[in-house]
Amino acid sequence: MAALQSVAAKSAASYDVVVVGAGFAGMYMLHKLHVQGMTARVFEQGSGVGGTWYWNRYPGARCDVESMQYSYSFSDELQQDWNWSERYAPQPEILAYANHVADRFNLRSDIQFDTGVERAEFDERANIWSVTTSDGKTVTAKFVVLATGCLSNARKPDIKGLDAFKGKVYHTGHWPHEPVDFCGQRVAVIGTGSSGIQAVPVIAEQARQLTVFQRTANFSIPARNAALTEEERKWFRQNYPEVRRFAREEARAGIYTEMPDRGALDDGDNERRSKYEARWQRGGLTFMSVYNNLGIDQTANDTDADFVREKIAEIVKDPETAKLLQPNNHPIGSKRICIDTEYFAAFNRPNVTLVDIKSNPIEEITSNAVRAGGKDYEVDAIVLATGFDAMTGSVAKIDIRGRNGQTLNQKWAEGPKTYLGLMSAGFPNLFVITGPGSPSVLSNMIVSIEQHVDWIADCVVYMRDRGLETMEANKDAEDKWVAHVNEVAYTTLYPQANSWYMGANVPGKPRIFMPYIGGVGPYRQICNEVAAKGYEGFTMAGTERARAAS
Ligand code: N01
Repeated sequence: MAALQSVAAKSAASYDVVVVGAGFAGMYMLHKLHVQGMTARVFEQGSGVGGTWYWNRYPGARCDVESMQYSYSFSDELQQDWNWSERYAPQPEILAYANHVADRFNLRSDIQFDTGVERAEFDERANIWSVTTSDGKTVTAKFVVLATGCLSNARKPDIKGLDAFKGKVYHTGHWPHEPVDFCGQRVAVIGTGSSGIQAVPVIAEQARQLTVFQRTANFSIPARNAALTEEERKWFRQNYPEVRRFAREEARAGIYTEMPDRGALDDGDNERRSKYEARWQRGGLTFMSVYNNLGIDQTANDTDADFVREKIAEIVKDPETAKLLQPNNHPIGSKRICIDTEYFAAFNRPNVTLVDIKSNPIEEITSNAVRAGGKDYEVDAIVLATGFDAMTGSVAKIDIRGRNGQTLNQKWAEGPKTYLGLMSAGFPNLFVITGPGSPSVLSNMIVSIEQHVDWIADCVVYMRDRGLETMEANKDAEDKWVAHVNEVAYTTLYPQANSWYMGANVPGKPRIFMPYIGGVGPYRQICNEVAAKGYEGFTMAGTERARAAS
């Protein structure tokens, strides 16, 4: 078998690097490889670049990190030139930016669209990867980089009868490219995470009747979105060196903002309330940055959660609906905080109804209705805002085989195991960008993507310069890192929630806190130190030239 593969590998197109995915991670990886003079092939299952922003075209989709910061920093010309129109760019604008980057840096000719990667197998004799794609072809590469995205495997819930529904069914993470018009329709939205919370107010304006099926109430903070003024853009452009440095090195989540110097209980009630009020009025994700202990101290967290619950009660006129919308089963921030535009106010509209499916679960979907608690809610269309098989889902769809034929799915059966979220022992020369075990989804994704791409690119050059053939995470370094990621997570309140961070949204998925919560600054420092020590914790093996040189 191995011999046959070696023969097949010899006749296949061959690259230094195969990159899986042409979202923000895959595009920047390709650009770096171009700069380094490496040959690369990117496979992308969509028909265009943009990843998340290619697929998530649902009404109201926009980023929850401010655009002046949710943007590449690797090219000063790019960040000086691009004109973000709003504080939080809407999906079409972010997709236009991705396309601009692809053209500006001549990326398209090395990207093969409409092509998924189905299998990647490491040939231990030749030290190369054979990569088989959905068009039935196989190419080989010395390195494979998984730029598959953390939230890219849209999860269709297992609800009885869903396939028999006669109306249209949409998933927010797999939205059609042509406009969807809900005017005059009765629409169901199932799911009230970030996607549902963004979509509801927009769909409510179109639909004749909107029924929102809520299993878990979520904390949501007003976005306070607005057009960016020229002065605001100018400020960022002038201050980018410091804004980007701070986001990379000092901010835990990769976002430039004031850092709290005290805990919530260090202030009296009035002072605390006025600080929460000021952040609420300012809006956005940094609401959780008002104090430094909201993520670790339950009593402190309660003060913040109570504030938001009071706000919900003030906004929503019907007290029963307000009560249902008040989250009460997890600390604020332990699930990804949502950022909304008039979400809670949407429930004051006469055409919007909230159905509590925690106490009255959905029993089935019939040909024309969602049945919950014995009642049929007749609808013309269903919007599934039910989320993703996060962090591992898109990797798991690929049949990845490393040393001794072991699959990555076998190795990760009890939860993902990586060293630094970058590599997994037994899978040489296979990198993951923003993989489990790295800050990834707990940060401004672009900051984390750029850090990983730069680290991987430096590492590949280091190997090329020394004639090294393979690089692999050591099992003991990996075990220690997995234990560290877990240990840090359990110093916080995060594991208390049934969140997708924990894999809790996918039945049967192991409950492991997947991202690294130590903060992007400390994490970057760890990665840099590992590299400075000759890639400590990794084994690099070389050819005769490398051995002779050493
Ligand atoms: O998905 P989610 P999402 N029956 O998993 C419910 C990023 N994002 O797409 O909580 C009924 O958060 C589920 O209920 P429960 C962001 O990082 C960013 O909204 O499991 N309900 C939950 O209410 C975000 O966190 C942006 O009880 C079911 C909802 O569906 C991440 O993507 C915008 C169900 C899923 O919420 C994911 O967000 C959008 C079932 N069988 C997304 N299964 C921005 O940048 C699931 N649910 C703004």
